[in-house]
Amino acid sequence: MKAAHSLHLLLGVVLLAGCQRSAEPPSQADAPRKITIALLPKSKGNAYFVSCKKGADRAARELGVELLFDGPTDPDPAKQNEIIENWITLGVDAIAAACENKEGISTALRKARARGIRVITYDADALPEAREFFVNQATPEGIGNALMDEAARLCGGEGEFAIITASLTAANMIEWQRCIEARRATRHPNMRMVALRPCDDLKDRAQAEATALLSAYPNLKLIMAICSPAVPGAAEAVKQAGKAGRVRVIGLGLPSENRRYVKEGVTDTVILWKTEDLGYLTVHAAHALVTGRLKAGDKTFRAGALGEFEIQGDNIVLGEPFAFTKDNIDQYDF
Ligand code: RAM
Repeated sequence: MKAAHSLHLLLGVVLLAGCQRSAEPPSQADAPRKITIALLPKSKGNAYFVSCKKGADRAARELGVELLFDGPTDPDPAKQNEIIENWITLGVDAIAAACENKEGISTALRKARARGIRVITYDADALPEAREFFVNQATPEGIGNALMDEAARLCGGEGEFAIITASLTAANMIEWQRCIEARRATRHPNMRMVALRPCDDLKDRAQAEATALLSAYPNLKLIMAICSPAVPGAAEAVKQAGKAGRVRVIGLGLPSENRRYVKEGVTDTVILWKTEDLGYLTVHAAHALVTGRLKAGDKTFRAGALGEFEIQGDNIVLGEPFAFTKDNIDQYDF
């Protein structure tokens, strides 16, 4: 009886509490607000950025942040600016941008910063004052030297080669090309770059450019494709021209998009970093800026499961690039 009485009392308290809760919902201010991080790729359709997003999603889940991912379908600097303007209006906490046009995007990013939004860049930088940190996939020298040394090795140290780049305005492409040329001049002076062609970061356009290069330069020994869609694009052109093995293909690309050509012997070497890790590190860095765990002048940065990264000035560096050849390409699935 006593027990039944207590149970009624207890039920009463619970019901009452329940009634009070529904009558007075907690105010928005009481609920912890979720941090929103907005991630801008150069283009949404590029498998490179789809892979970055995978890592970014994982970081967002771990950190309990809301991740917005939006970008142009194909590379389009004006569309990138529009998306940033939308995020400014929405009042996101942080923007992480891979910039198609270094100068073009910087005004919008500066405006975001003036509104209190924390801004970083990844993959391709903006002007330094338009962001606080750049999450750099590898040093430009590391990338440039690796590409140029490999090209020279495949060509026996001499001969003509051409570069297919994404665009003439993206900071990463400009920097890498500068480093490729520096390495060529100092270490491989008998290698001659005969052409530099942009492909708008599109495979079909890269294939068309490579086809044109093959007929314009009959002595061409190698095509170096320095944006990811250009590597399979150049390979397809060389294959269709029946020049596999005579004109070598190397570049910066995803193992998944190049596996077939590497195995067929059309493409020799593909160089890249772990794109998922780049997305993961970027979201961790954006979150740390918002929460105050990352500040100007820091020398290292810890990003969850990936551990510690070196900060060089205002560049958080992901690490060394990898080289994929037919001997190891099957071990990678991105
Ligand atoms: C392209 C993008 C990106 C670059 C990679 C290698 O997909 O342009 O900026 O880092 O290639």
